[in-house]
Amino acid sequence: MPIQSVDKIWMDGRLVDWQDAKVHVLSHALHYGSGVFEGIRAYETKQGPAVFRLPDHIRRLFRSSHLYHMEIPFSDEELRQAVKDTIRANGLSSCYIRPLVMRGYGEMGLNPLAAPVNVIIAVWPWGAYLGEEALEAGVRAKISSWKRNDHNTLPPGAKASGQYINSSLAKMEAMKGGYDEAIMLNLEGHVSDGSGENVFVIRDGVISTPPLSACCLEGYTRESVMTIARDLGYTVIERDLARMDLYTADEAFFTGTAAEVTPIREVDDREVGASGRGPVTKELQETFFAAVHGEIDKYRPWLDAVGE
Ligand code: PY5
Repeated sequence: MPIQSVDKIWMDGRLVDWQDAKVHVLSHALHYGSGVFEGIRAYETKQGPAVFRLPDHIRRLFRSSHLYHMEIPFSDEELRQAVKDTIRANGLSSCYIRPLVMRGYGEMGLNPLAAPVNVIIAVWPWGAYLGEEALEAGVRAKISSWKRNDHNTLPPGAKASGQYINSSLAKMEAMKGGYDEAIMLNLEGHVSDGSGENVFVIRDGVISTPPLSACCLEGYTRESVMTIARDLGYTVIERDLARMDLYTADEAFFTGTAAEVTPIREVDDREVGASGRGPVTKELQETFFAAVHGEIDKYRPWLDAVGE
């Protein structure tokens, strides 16, 4: 999905022109994936653009940096403010937000500790990640032959740049096979997550999703949808899922900042339930979209107004 350029990118504390937001080709992160990042969205609301779960995403960025011994030279308050400033500077009413903390230029050995830590925040308009039509029709997923990185290889709780070549292997395999998205199993063979989404299944009205121990990311869309589902009266459980649980579910869907709530209509060429978007998925998806657009009072605390 091509990036749509806008005017400004925030780099190490100041807004620079989009075309000038450059790093050296010998930056450590380019060679070894030594970066950590976030994916956040801002949505249009009646009170102007608002960022969904901004403090949570910034906290997760700090947790990811902590794992890799990267000291972010800004406070979380400064980064939250920088996100809002960048959206305002580009005059966007809704957008995707990509903060990246990376090891920059200066070291070429594997010890990155002496390399500088650079921070950028980019924003751009990004539509539905898996396609606008997928939000209703659902996607075709394939169980990847590539296993999800494990707690003792590259901890999946951190959003590190380098670990995403694992996700990309799975995504490419799925796309080249004619599918829309990959679902990855962990080393034990249980369902972990999509290449960039958490996974849910619904059977007999009960909603299940893998626990964090299954090597999935602690997604904020996942957590928000679990809260919404419980508020709507559904039972939501975290349990290990086998691939059979995907094939025999009444409904299944992905969650993620980029993918939002996207139904899964097929897994490995087997229709999931009645195929397409099931009734529970539809209810959760509609409530999620109402929440992110500020239309549900009790979920307003999830939103941070960008301001004038
Ligand atoms: N699992 C993985 C592996 C992810 O990369 C993501 C987010 C999620 C789950 C969902 O987490 P959350 O709900 O907190 O977003 N993926 C990024 C995103 O912005 C990158 C996708 C290109 O959605």
